[in-house]
Amino acid sequence: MTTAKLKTMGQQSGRRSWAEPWKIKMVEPIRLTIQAERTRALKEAGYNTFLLRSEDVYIDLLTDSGTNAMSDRQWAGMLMGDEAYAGSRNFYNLEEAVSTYYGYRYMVPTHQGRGAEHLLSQTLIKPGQYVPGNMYFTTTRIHQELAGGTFVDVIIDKAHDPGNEHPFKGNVDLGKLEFLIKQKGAENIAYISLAGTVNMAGGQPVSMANVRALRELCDRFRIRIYLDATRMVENAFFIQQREEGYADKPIAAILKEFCNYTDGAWMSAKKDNLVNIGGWLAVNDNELFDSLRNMVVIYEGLHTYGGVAGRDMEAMAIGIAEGVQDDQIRSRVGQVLYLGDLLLNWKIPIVKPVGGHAVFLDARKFYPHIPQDQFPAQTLAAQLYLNSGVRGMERGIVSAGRDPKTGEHRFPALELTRLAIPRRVYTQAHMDVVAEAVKTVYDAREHTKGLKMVYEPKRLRFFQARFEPVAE
Ligand code: PM9
Repeated sequence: MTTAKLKTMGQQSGRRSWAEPWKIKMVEPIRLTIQAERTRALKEAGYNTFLLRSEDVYIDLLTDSGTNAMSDRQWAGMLMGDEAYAGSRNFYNLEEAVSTYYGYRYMVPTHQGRGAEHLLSQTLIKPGQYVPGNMYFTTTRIHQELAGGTFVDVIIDKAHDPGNEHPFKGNVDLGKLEFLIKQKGAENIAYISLAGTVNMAGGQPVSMANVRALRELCDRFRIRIYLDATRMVENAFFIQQREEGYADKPIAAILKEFCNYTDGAWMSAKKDNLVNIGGWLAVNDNELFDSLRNMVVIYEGLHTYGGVAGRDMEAMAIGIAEGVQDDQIRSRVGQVLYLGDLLLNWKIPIVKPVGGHAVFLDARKFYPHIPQDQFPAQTLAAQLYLNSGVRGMERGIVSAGRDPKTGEHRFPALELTRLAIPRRVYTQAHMDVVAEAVKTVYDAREHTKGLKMVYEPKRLRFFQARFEPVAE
């Protein structure tokens, strides 16, 4: 889908263009550094964009996580924070928002998404069990492994092909899943780990038909489905745009219908819920909730604040309601598609279709001469920063880490550099500048050399690893 095809408020009222459903009330100055400053900063950061100081970055597309601009309503809500240790009114507002928009019965707040992943994994996974899912996510998989589980990728094969334009590349391959269940035995499957708009696949959605069929399959084997709802609102938008029968349904209704096929969800509220910090874990099963409510007090905080302040719960509750508004999500994804279209027009290789939260550059196609163990996507992120001060993130071999059993690098099919767009932060002009920066790096691709890793942390290495250019 391109921006031209995107159904917009503008088109509905006879206009061609769309615009954001907000105006800017406060700004934060940013500064373009000179090349010499960036060369020094990148070297000091060990060629890892996670280790740069944000002051040295011009346009920051490292992540869309916690980088959102909050609305005046959310800021007003922050002042209404009830910082009682127990029973804060903001907790009840959050609980109501989760139940109204996502439909789950019980909820505990967590400090962010991985706090919820930790609680769920420790509670549901028995050592030796398998956790099938539609492609791994870094923090999700490590929690599953630390709980003694083994993640098994059951996403459709097309998701591993950056050029394939399937409209729902996040779908579960039900054949692969059924084979796994029969091979390992249903009792050895902890649960299905299903993600909305699959991050590592390029922000690719799951269709309603797929989750419906998944529910049927799991009911046959009495297996539960837990949803990573982090970017599920974006997923609902793609269903509205692409799936038969949903064009006239509001995003909020699509979101709730989708969640209804699952048994619960974990959330990094730092994305779709439009806040800077926070998360939650919500389930329908009372007994499970009892265990989670007990676990949360060990690791996060009392079950009515779970590691976040009352004010942050209020901002989340308001952000949930704002995030599901059709015009909000349309302009959010519209901006991502706008950047994607600019790059596609210049024939720059990116993951297609363009995803919901980010444009993913195909580093293999940028640098076919750089072997994967010289980190093409890490190299591309470094080159983009060096050239223009634009910060992106590696999503390839470094992020995939090592196989815990063999200790060898995992070699993922996708070797991508992600440009994630914070919500309500940058303008279309910023996107133009980013596209031009990518083009400059693309035009110089033949002369670019790879990197070697000189420091490797044991877990989630992409956050803190350090690199140096390979010798000439
Ligand atoms: N995602 C992202 O930039 C931030 C940290 S990893 C680089 O994409 C999903 C689908 C996520 C996610 C975080 C988490 C963890 C769970 N699921 O960061 O702990 O994209 O709030 O959430 C990041 P927290």
